[in-house]
Amino acid sequence: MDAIVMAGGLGTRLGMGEKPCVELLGKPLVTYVIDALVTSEKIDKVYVATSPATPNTGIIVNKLYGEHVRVIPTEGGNYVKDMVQAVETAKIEGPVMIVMADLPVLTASVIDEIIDSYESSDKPAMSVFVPISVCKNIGTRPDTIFNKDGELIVPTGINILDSYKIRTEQEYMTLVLKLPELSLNVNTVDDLKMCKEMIKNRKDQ
Ligand SMILES: Nc1nc2c(ncn2[C@@H]2O[C@H](COP(=O)(O)OP(=O)(O)O)[C@@H](O)[C@H]2O)c(=O)[nH]1
Ligand SMILES: [Mg+2]
Repeated sequence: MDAIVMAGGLGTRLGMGEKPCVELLGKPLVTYVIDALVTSEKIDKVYVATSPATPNTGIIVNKLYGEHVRVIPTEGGNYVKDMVQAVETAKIEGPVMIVMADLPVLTASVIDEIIDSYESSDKPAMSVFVPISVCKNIGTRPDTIFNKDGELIVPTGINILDSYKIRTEQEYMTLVLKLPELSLNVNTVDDLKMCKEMIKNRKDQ
């Protein structure tokens, strides 16, 4: 399946300019998610949806990936509207994975695991969550909390949707993964520090 990286937010909470371009251990933040997607065996084409708030992100992605990753400028200001615009502009067919640009600790093997679950589900869409206990353990502060049959879960910013019905509400499977790295999205300076530590530790292993 193809994937779209959403990279058109304002990044106000981080306050370091264009969030996808913020440097993390010598690389722009957005390149971590792109590299994980490109490495995944189950992802074909990768697109990056920028907005008027993130012009440099488009420039950087074009420079680093050339024809391998296509930048799609979206209108901006509305996540869902921009996602629909990107899916339609890219003329994606079948299921599409939508990922946020601010998940630098996401790995190709987690992406493959998510797609495996999607492939064995009978729902047209899937949304990935972590249990709230995972956030508490590593000290991340969730933006949003859902109650799913009594279990408190936090959306990770990874979704799979049927691109043919992208404008309609889709019945989705709730995938809950107990993976700390999925709760680590970079919204604040503290999050950025935590990501640095996690990536460094991983390299040392
Ligand atoms: N294209 C596009 N991307 C968005 C939009 N809003 C948020 N995003 C991206 O979605 C991801 C998650 O959003 P969030 O953490 O709220 O971003 P922030 O507003 O930049 O802190 C980030 O990678 C954003 O760049 C939007 O309106 N359009
Ligand atoms: Mg975020």
